[in-house]
Amino acid sequence: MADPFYAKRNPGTGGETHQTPSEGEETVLTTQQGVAVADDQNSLKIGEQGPTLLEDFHFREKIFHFDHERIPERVVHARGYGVHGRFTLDRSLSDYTTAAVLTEVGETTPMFVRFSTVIGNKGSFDLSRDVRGFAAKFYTKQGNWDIVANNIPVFFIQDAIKFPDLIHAAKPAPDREFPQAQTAHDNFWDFISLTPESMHMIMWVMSDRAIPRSFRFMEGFGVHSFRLINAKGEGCFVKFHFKPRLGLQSVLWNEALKINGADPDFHRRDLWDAIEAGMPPEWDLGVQLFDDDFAERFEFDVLDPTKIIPEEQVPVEIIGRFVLDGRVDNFFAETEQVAFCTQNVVPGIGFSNDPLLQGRNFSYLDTQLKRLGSPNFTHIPINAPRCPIHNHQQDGHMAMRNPRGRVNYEPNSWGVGPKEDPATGYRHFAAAENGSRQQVRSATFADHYSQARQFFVSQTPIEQKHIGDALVFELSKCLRPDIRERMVAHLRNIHPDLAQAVATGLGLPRLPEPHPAAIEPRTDLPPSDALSIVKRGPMRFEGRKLGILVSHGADAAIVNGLIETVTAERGVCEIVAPHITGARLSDGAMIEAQQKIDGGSSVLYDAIAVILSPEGAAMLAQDKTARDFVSDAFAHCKFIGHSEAATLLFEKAGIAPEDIDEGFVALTGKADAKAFVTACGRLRFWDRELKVDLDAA
Ligand code: HDE
Repeated sequence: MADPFYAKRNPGTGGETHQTPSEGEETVLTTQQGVAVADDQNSLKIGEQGPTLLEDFHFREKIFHFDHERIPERVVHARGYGVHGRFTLDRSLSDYTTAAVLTEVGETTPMFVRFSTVIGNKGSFDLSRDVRGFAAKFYTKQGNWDIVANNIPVFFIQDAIKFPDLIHAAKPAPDREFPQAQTAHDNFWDFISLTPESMHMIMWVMSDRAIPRSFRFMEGFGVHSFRLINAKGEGCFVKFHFKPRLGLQSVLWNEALKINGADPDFHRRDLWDAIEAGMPPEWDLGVQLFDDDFAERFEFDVLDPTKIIPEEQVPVEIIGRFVLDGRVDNFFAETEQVAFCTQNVVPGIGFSNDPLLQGRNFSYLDTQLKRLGSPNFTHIPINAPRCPIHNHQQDGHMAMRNPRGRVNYEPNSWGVGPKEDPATGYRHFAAAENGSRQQVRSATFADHYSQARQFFVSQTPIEQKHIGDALVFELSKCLRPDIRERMVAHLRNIHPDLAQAVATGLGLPRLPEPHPAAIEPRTDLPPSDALSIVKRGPMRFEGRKLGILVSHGADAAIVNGLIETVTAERGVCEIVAPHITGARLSDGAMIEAQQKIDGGSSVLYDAIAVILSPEGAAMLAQDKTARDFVSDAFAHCKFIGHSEAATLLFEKAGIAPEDIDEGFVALTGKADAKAFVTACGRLRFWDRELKVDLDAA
């Protein structure tokens, strides 16, 4: 359901589904001109087999409109998914800013958020290894404020002038137009290995952060330092953070590959389903606030977007929360047409001199003109502010809002029309600037490896292994050995263990010399637990999904016990069965299936239970997809609950009795469900990974 305010506010402009009749209501099909249509099945012809006539205006209009349905997809972040929500402020920042959205406690501000992948096109898949966009628009009463965020707090480059090169290198090569939606190719790693400033970002992108389990389990980061400006005109710096209430979670790479096949829409379906089920995701909005003194003292430049400020040094203060609970009414009208701009700020919020942010401030307005085709894209309901708008801008393509009356200029002698207001209007922060004009990179941006190392040492051993595995996977897809070697030379500046693991994985005959570094990499930055996903696991199954494989005759008490327990934990169960009609359980009742086994791969679930009768187990042991169901779950370190008979299927799937570890929980009755679901709260039985993955050797 879309935000009702949105529909009310924009009647007749496409914001509401006014052309779609409500259920049961009979409406007559019309042309765009409102003329009733008599025949929508056949075009106008001369005789039964004659040519079609140009005179058929309905046919012509219908085809013409269809031919023009597409608009250019976003040059980056093309594949996205948008939802409506609400932000509520819990703590006032009135000492730091005049922005009402950040000072009026209890005030609720409507929002629209668009999640996205970066590299793939609109029709690519959800689980590519990629950064995720997390763009948020706040419809504040002082105007629209956008935080165009990512799920990673740093970026590849330090200056916007390199953005086209980065994106060209990452996207499919221009001659062959592949590979799609992935960075595992020569061009990307060529550019990266020649761009040392990207090394910190590379650690994040090769980590599990780049293969999130769900949009619901991702953090968001504004990346740059922004400014807050208070009533006295004083400024402080701020970095914005979104923290998911359900905790962080990612999938394994092997799992991601399979999810892309089993359900390319995995993330968007997950968000849709959660909202539909009345379990909308929530995030805390946090800020890191710091002043110019801190900026002076801090060991890196706070204007450098390849650096974080560790939370241990400047804690993230939670000031409010947002819930995303409104599905869009129409994907195109809202998700596709929404236009985010980093320059959309409100009084009390401003910019820093981060050169990446400065470049973005130019790019976003420009790209919207290209994509939406008119400077009037703010008239599209999803982009229109929810506060009064008065100005003298007029005309242009698709103008929906023009000045009324004869006055369209200011100053004027007619005594009408909007005027500037020095008291409440937006004031830029009066930063003192000096210096000569020059094309330079600040010397304070020169350390490219120290925080990359800090990220690496902050991870658990399993997460470190995943970073190494990801690098080996990606670089193994590069045909040029010099690119592989150059990357390992960079890794030598980050961590010896990582460099060695990747060199071994790539079969390099010898470790290359460390890449020359502009500044000697530091090894003394302390680990930060906030950077690890596993260390901050939610330890509960809320918001997660259990797949229960059942056969005819499966123990009803166990199945029902699982469903009850998971539902009480605010998790979700899906029944997977040999037939979509479901299975008849031991108590004679039919249980409906949500998935037929062929379409219900275990990669779609956070944990599985296999509840089979002896006959069911004997039958499914013959079935390849059923064997994959359990062997994948085993390989992906999932918790597996099971009835006694299910062990036959395990054996046939290649899981020997000695492989049965603590990640398996035998379920004999309803009472065992609680212990199993509690164990599932750990999300993965990581101890298993070292036994099931050869890369660990
Ligand atoms: Fe973007 N980016 N970006 N970006 N970006 C776009 O704007 C750009 C950067 C981000 O769901 C484009 O409307 C430049 C960092 C998100 O609609 C474009 C630079 C961060 C989205 C653009 C960056 C982002 C975009 C393409 C380097 C994280 C999707 C379509 C100077 C803080 C928004 C569009 C949505 C989209 C330019 C770097 C986040 C071309 C020039 C850093 C989430 O304007």
